[in-house]
Amino acid sequence: MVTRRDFLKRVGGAAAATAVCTRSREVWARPDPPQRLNIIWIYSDDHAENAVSAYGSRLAEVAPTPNIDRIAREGMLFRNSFVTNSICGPCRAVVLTGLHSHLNGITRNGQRFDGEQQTFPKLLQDAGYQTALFGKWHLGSTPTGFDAWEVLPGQGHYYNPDFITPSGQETVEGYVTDIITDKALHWLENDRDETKPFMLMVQDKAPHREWEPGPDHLTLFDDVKIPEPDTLFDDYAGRGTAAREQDMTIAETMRMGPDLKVWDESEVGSFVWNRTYGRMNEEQRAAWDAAYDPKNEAFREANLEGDDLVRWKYQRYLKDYLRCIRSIDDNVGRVLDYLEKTGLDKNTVIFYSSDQSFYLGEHGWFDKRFIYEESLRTPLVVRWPGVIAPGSEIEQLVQNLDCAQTFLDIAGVPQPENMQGRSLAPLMRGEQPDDWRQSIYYHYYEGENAVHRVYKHYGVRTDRYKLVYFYTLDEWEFYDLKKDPNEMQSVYDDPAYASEVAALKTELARLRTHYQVPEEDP
Ligand code: SGN
Ligand code: CA
Repeated sequence: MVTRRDFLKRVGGAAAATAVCTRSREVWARPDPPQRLNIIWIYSDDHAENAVSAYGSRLAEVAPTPNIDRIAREGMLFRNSFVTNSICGPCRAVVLTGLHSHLNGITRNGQRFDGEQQTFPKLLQDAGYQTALFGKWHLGSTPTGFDAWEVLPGQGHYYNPDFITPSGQETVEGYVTDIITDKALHWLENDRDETKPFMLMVQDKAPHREWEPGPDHLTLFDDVKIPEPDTLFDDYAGRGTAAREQDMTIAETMRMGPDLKVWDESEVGSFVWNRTYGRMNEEQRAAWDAAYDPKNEAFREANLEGDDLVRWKYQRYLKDYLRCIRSIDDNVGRVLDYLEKTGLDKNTVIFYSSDQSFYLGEHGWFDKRFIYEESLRTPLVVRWPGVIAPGSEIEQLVQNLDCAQTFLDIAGVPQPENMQGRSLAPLMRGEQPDDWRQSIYYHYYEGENAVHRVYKHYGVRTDRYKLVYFYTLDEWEFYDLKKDPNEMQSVYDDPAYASEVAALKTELARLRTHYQVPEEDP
């Protein structure tokens, strides 16, 4: 006899549970053939929450993302979605393992992921799923736990990208965002085993630095003025050494050639030129030059200096960045259309997220790494037909640490005890767990000797407060996000906050014990 519990387990988790509850006894005795849910994870690189229009920001009107927004509109948007360590490799390792950096072995970029360890794709495979991954990987080792995979070497290329595949390396003509989606759709259409459910990861390179737009969007936003953030000319007076000494400003750090596309002749043939503009074929280069040459000419003639130059750089940076995102959004649309056309949309849970968020001129910066809001956050939207009420928003604090358990839960696969996150599926079903986490732990390990010179730090954030410890500097910062959402003034030494600071210190210590963070950095 099939018990109700066995049955639920067999048909795969929550969606089925909801459906079954409403069925009559008669149907109950003769269930449809088990339909397990498919999962699609679209994961871009450095896509700021402020550049997803569903989140609403100064950019929402000038640079909408209609297809990503469609996932939110037909599904759910997580208002308070955060990372554990705001940098690429570490975020990816957290998603795969459900473990903080110090336990999954990837505290910084450039380390080699131990593919022998437990990951959610492997657990899904063991449970009968087909798994596939296309696009950015950036974890050093060869992917494990995937039935099919084709990944970019390291950061990859925007134009005519190389791919590492199980049968060797190949170069594919075209634009990376389109090609990654082509590969994913090709796998869905031709190569997957239709008798099994699937989990597909579509991992874009874009909109990562050097923000090279695709051939179809080179002149997008040419006639638009991108709104500036209030903090573009931040002088860091209200914060500590780390904010003052970083190397990630639009004013100083951003490079005219590779980043802003105003190359100097001496750079032609350089390493960075070769991996960017230098990779284009004749046709691509002609389109690029036709778009950029007149704009660059006007810029040279204007002879800008000081704040005017920063403003120009900001416009060029943001336009290129948002052009890259337009291609991502187009390609999200292609995936959604494919699901609809094939009917797969009905039993596929689709996520859109980014490895981390990004500074779009806030505090004068680009890049990420800091625990401050713009890089601590990451966009997260999901559509789960029949389960998530369309247009839902979730305020609870969630983290990329929760992904692995969420995927397992959706698939009806048991969640290993040692994973450190929590399944988001109950939130998606509309439940209000009263024991949801009240704080998150963050830890950035690269330090001042790495690119962009951001000092090591760890900290805790609640719905209102943030406490940060820059431990190699022995400096603390504390922010009241309600009163100071842009984090312009640390109130660590303000006696009015003494009890809140003390409470967060206790909470930080509790989290470090709870997550088993070692005293010394691994
Ligand atoms: C490269 C970028 C940096 C970026 C890191 C990490 N420089 O080094 O700006 O912070 O990647 O990015 S670039 O000249 O190569 O563009 S991450 O997303 O992989 O963590
Ligand atoms: Ca990234």
